[in-house]
Amino acid sequence: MIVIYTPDHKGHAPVHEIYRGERVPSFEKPDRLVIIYDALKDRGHEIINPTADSLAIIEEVHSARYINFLKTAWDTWVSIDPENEHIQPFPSVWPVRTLRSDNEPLNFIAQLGLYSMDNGTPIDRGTWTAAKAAGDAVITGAQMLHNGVHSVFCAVRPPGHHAGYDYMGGYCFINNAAIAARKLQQSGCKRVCIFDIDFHHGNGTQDIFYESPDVLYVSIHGDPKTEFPFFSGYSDEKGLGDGYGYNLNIPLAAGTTSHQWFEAFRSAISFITRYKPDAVVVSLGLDTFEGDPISKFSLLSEDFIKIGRDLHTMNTPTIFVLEGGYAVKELGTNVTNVIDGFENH
Ligand code: Q9C
Ligand code: ZN
Repeated sequence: MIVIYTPDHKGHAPVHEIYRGERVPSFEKPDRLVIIYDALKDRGHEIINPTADSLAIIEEVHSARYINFLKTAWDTWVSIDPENEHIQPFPSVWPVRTLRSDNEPLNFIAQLGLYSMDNGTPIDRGTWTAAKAAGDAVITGAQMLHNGVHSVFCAVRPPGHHAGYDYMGGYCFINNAAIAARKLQQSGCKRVCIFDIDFHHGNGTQDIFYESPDVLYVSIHGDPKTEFPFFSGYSDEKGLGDGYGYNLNIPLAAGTTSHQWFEAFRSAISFITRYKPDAVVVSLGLDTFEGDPISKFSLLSEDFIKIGRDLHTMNTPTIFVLEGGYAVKELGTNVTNVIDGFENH
């Protein structure tokens, strides 16, 4: 399978995230993609650099003030004090419910709260460059699908599915799957499906297309009653207005077995098949793996071959976009298993 990759992701390497109130080493780190890149290369997949510029579509999917914040955030942070170069900023105040989010405060930490859904999405010197490069990769992939390629794999980070119209969260800044879907629409696909099989609900993707019947969002994920992002991902979220019926959430309890997960997966596939999409964007998280350190499903490495095989039965042009997956050692095998299953069905 053609793989789209750029080393620009390495500039996004925040050292810590906050976990149980303590700073711990970041789970979402460059090594994830280094391991995946090596495995893809070993298996002989053709790896190309992005050739497209995603800025115009990023500007359609995300708000102008949020993009402007992301682009300038690190320089602003360091301009406050040169010592900040070595310190990670974290938000500490958020405009929840009745507080005002129309007004952008001048204080940097307050701005960070305005544009964040959590305190678990640290910004680094190279965050914007990496996030923009991931966007370039998925736009390149969407163009290839338009030119008749049946499937591409976008090996990108940071991930995207928690990022909404004007906020970051869950390690995500720019919603890669959403911009792939927009690009596919613009190149003539009337019906696009985003199939999100990351362990976590893709609240950002759901938000962006919640009123759109022309983009079907289907997600299987850990039940938000107990799992991040907690405030989105319930089965009664079905879309709004013309988009009603075009959002399908399948929350599964923590501890769901591989067998139960595949039951949900196959029913999602038949739902998607009835929609008759012109193209499918797979938000591919590998954090459904049993060894994942932050997730609670129990898929085995060989299950990822089945995932690829079943996705291929939809017989639809498919763009894979990497999301989560934090069991770093097994990531290469799990990713290449999905591709092998898809190609060798
Ligand atoms: N220390 C994705 O998989 N933080 N994001 C949980 C664990 C949120 C995961 C805290 C996890 C977000 C793309
Ligand atoms: Zn995830």
